[in-house]
Amino acid sequence: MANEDFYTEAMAAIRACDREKATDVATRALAAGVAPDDMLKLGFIPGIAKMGDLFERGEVFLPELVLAADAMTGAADVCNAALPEGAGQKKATVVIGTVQGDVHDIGKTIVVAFLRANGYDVHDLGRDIAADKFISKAEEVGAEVIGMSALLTTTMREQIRVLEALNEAGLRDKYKVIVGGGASTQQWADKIGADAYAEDANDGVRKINQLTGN
Ligand code: B1M
Repeated sequence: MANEDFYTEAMAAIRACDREKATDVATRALAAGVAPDDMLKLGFIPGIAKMGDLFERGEVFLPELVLAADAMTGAADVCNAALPEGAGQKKATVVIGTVQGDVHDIGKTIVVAFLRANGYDVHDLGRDIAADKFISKAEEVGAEVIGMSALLTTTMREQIRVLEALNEAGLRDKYKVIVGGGASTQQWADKIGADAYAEDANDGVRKINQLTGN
């Protein structure tokens, strides 16, 4: 079976909101030698993005989006687990989470897996995370980088809150701050004074390498 056939099947499984099919095609594709990041980038991510478009156009509704997200999570778990473990000494410590009010965590979890595979010690706070939690965790674990994901235009502003809280605590210079997720852009990162923006998981690794001198 050609890689493209696996990608097509992956998209169809997400469109069908079928977790079993999605995890099954992920498992078969990996067994056939398809790279886990290709499976995500060329199969599952376009599949869930398509569901987002259909949702926006009123052609699918929230219950289907929830089921499609569940299928996507199952498939991403299989792909993320297949990424190689970063070997040797950890490059740097990163605290990451999805900001308060936002429950979108599939992309953030992929970024976490990519960072771990690339040798970072990552503390994943999860989703719907308040500003003070990012900071207290970063202080607790001695992080160099704080990463914030936000997918909603309404929750992007939470990224500003974290930067403000860092400033108020006199800690802004202690951390490199990176933002990402559907609603974020480089322009937005510049505007709010973040140190970097990443478009996808590979770019996240690249930017954090730059921020930490790795
Ligand atoms: Co929602 N949702 N959703 N949703 N959802 C979007 C974001 C939306 C664009 C859909 C649409 O209308 N087209 C829209 C937002 C519109 C806007 O604000 N402009 C939307 C909406 C409106 C909503 C609700 C408000 C719907 C409602 O209730 N009426 C609601 C909000 C809930 C809340 O958060 N309070 C809601 C709920 C949900 C579900 C729960 C059903 C589910 C999320 C499940 C979950 O995550 N566990 C869901 C989903 C699945 C989506 C879409 C379809 C897909 C998101 C996704 O997982 N993409 C999304 C449409 C879309 O994105 N096209 C949509 C795949 C993922 C791999 O990509 O997250 O972008 P992404 O991550 C990428 C990069 O962005 C980057 O790397 C990742 C890997 O390549 N990246 C980072 C991400 N974080 C990073 C951090 C970094 C660096 C890079 O450094 C820190």
